[in-house]
Amino acid sequence: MAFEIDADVVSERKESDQAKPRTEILQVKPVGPPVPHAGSTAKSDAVATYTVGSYLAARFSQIGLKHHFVVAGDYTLVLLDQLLANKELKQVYCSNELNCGFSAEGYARANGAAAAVVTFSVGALSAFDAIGGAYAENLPVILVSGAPNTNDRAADHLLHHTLGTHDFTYQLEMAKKITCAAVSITFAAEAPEKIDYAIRTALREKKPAYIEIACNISAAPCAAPGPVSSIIGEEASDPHTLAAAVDAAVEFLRRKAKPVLLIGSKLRAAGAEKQAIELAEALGCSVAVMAAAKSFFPEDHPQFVGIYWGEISSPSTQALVDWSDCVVCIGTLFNDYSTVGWTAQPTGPGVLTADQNHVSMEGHEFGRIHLRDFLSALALRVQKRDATMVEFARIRTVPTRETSAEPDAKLTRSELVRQIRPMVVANTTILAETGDSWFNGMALKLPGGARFEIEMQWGHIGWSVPAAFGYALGAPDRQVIALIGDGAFQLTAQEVAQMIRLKLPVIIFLMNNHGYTIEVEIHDGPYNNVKNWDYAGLINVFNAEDGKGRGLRATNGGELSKAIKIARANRDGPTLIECILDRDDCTSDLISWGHLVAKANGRPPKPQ
Ligand code: DPX
Ligand code: MG
Repeated sequence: MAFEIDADVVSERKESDQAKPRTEILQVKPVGPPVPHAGSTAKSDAVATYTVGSYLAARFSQIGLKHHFVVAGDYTLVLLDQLLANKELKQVYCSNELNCGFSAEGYARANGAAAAVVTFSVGALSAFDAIGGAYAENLPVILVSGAPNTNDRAADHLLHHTLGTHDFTYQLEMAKKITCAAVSITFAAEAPEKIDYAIRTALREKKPAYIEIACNISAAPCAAPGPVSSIIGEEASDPHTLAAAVDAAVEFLRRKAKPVLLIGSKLRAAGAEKQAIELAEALGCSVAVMAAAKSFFPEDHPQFVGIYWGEISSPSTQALVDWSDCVVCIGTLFNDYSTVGWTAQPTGPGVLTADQNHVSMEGHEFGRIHLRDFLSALALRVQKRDATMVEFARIRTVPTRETSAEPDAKLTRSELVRQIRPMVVANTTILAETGDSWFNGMALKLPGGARFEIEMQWGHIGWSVPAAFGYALGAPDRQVIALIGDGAFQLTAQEVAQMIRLKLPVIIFLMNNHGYTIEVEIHDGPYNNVKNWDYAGLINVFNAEDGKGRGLRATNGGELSKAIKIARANRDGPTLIECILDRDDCTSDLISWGHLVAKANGRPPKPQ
């Protein structure tokens, strides 16, 4: 692109800024008054003059963002200058727009919200894939796209980076389908209202939003931002409905002897993790967690009974859920994957569902209630119901002690997981990629404080590399460990270079089993073979003249334990450990799950 600035030069200007450690994650918090902005010549006693870009930057800063993810392009360059001028925000460069979107998605997981800025169409359409992911995963990522100059819209002009037609609205129309709010700004005066609407809706709904800004509008003056409370407030629960829902739930639970709580992935989006613990402790019953919600209820809590995932649940967990007469589903999401091909979904009169803004049980339906309020209020009213804990004590199996493999024996998946286990401590965050890494990740027992991230609803292979990059920036005090397969890594490998650039000590375990093993188990064919790469060697390519990334290869347990030591010591950049595994060396869970999902996928059409 003839008019693009050199991203490296921009990066140098800003990379000296140090990210401050976060003390609390996952909640967007209001921060101070609007900060100084680009182009402002305001004296201390004058009303500051804002531009569309500096307004956006101020709002980003106010909602707690310290970073925004960027791929430059000539429709965004002026906007990027406006954003750069805000000293509270660090501009972070990505290798491509898909990765940019996923980096922001990972940042939102750590920080509560995120922003990505890309150019028109060639950039935005790639980013849309990751934005679809943010929608599916309930993460408020604000995607900003530069757009054609307003003067070209009325004129008979064809523009680059477009379909080559006079329609410049298609991108906005597409964005409307995959965001909760999509706006196009073509007049500076309308920018404050439109920006606020998009950000407010994203934060409230925990879904992505889209803001398109015409390239000749970003530096145009506009009004100053008001107090942040106008964009971060949540709608309060309706008190009458809340009281009625709690009454109904108390009565519902009174008639059940053996309740169990089932925690789902929407619990975090609702910001109700603490309140779920309150209800669990008030009831004293067992708590099972769905795979996509791993770590959303502490695994070291005495009432935690394991992961509920149908046939491949933790030992005794499915039996316990089946035995109970009442499943309180909190923020749950049932799809073909989480129900193991529709073989495990709690249904019927024993189910109470408490969702982000909605509660239902047999004969009752309540809306406009916040999950947090419902769980807390219910916790104060319920009686102890510990039958499922008593039963769990009877049926639980004691885990057998694992034995380590001989140091020079060929590396196996189980030896790999055995060696990863002790790495997981209170400040660890595991990102488990779609593939056998899901099942390897489930096998890791999390101590208090450890977090687990998985993209199970969208399931885009390659997500974990950029998401780990974004997460590490959003939570600099945590040790990020990504588990990823060879096939997935090939989609987004470039983002390791950005981890090197920003010296992030992410540890990546790359399971090289020479193919799409999960797909092999679902339905095999030649399309599941992957061209081998020298994955460990790739890190040197990314390091170039100044990087401190490490690339190591382990073919046996001895090499793996040495590599892990090196990885832990490397604080100046990422370490990728390529683990050489047999093509068929996968978890038995993957085989069982793959078989049942394939069966569900393969159902013939019903006769009309
Ligand atoms: C595909 C999947 O090597 O992991 O452990 O060997 O399975 P495993 P790999 O990373 O292979 C991943 C592969 C191809 N899914 O098994 S899960 C289909 C798919 C997807 N996302 C995108 N394209 C295709 N999930 C973007
Ligand atoms: Mg593989």
